[in-house]
Amino acid sequence: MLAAAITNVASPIDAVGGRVIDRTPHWLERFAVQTFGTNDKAALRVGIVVLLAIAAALIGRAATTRPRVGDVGFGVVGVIGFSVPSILGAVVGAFVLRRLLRPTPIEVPGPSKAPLGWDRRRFLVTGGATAVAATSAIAVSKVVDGKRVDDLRATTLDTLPPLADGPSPSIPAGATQSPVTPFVTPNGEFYRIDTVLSFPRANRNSWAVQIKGMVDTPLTFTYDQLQALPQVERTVTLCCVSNEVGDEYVGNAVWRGVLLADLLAQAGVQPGAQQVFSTSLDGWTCGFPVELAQDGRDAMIAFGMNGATLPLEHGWPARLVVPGLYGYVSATKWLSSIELTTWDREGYWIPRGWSRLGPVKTQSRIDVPRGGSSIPAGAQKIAGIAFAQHTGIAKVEVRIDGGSWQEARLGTDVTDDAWRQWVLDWQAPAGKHSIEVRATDKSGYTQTAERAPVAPDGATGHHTIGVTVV
Ligand SMILES: Nc1nc2c(c(=O)[nH]1)N[C@H]1C(S)=C(S)[C@@H](COP(=O)(O)O)O[C@H]1N2
Ligand SMILES: [Mo]
Repeated sequence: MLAAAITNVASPIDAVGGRVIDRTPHWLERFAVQTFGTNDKAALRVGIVVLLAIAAALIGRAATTRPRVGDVGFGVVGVIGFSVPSILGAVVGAFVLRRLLRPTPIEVPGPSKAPLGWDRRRFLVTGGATAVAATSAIAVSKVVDGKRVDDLRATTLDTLPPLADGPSPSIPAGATQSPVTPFVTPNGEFYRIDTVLSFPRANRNSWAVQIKGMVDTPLTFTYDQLQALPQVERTVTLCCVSNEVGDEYVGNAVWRGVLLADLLAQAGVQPGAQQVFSTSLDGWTCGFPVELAQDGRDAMIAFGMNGATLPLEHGWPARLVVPGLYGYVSATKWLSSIELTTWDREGYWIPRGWSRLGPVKTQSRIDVPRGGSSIPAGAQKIAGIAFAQHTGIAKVEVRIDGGSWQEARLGTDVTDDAWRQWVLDWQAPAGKHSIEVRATDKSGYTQTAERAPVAPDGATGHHTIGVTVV
């Protein structure tokens, strides 16, 4: 880990973890996400350390009688790590184990149960020194790595240049109807979903995004060149296809960036191009139909989020945002290239059991009251959000205890690309109640009550909660 931190590469645990993530079968990935949620990465790291500890114990035990097993065992672990730091770690490990187990000719004063040549004192001293050295090395690697991420984060704190058309209009107060959910999700509260264990280490000065493939003129933009292009600010709700009905993997932000349609027009998309296929600095990929980049929607390369430079967690230096599509087919963070190509190319999640096309399904969620909570009888507000990005929300209805559907009051319609908040006044009678919500979008479609799982293309069903009124 120390060698990895000093040479600025992923630690062996993260390197192995990354390959585990990429190779995890679909059912195990779903299980991990369902069990650990967004702590799945921490769980993976713990799992790797536990497996390593078990392997080390077995290797050490076997090496007491056959020292060769120690060398081979460490060799295998080093090779699995598949990096110079992990091989270095394996060499150090094998060397220490040899030292620990080396027999010393010693005087045995009387009958002893210890194996002949076993020097307990030396074992304890060497073992203790190794433990101290290893712990310190890990601590130093954490400091070095933390410093590097801090430095990277510091570069993301540049202020955004002023917009040519002046500041964008502020969000009307009427957009917010839910007492607990802000209309614009603050950056620090915005959900985060990705496959990386450590942030791609982009350099502000050498980073550039390429537009290539089936275009007349391939283009490359550095960070400064991108920021010098005409910019827009758009309020767009982003949602993960893994969002279960009523779940939290959805957020709304004001994105600042450059319209993709302008860049594609400049590059000249060739006939036959079917897919806008993007790749991130960490090698993650996704793609969506070319038509959606040219049908007038505000697909963009974003480098700002809610008035600040795009945070590292959300894709600094730049990412894609495409209204109306789930993130897994469109929202590449830490963007590296955009390639115009055919459907022959498959994005990261497609061979892993997810649909090729990922239009967002119309959904609604109850945020107040909280499911399972107790609330006092009398005047109450039922409130939440509804989204149908790039179609827009026309109506939200609530039903209590399976009664008739009652229309909720909708928040100001800011844009069809963002969620809409809603609220319903309720005279809550004492007892246990169920509250159910459904939205109708501007195409006239009303959410189906039929439950569909998140895979392969997004969950359906009505969010329903239970509350106790006392
Ligand atoms: N490089 C990269 N970009 C990515 C992903 C990823 O794993 N790697 N995940 C995507 C998915 S599945 C979603 S839902 C969105 C989430 O964006 P956020 O973390 O900013 O909310 O990012 C998308 N972009
Ligand atoms: Mo996602």
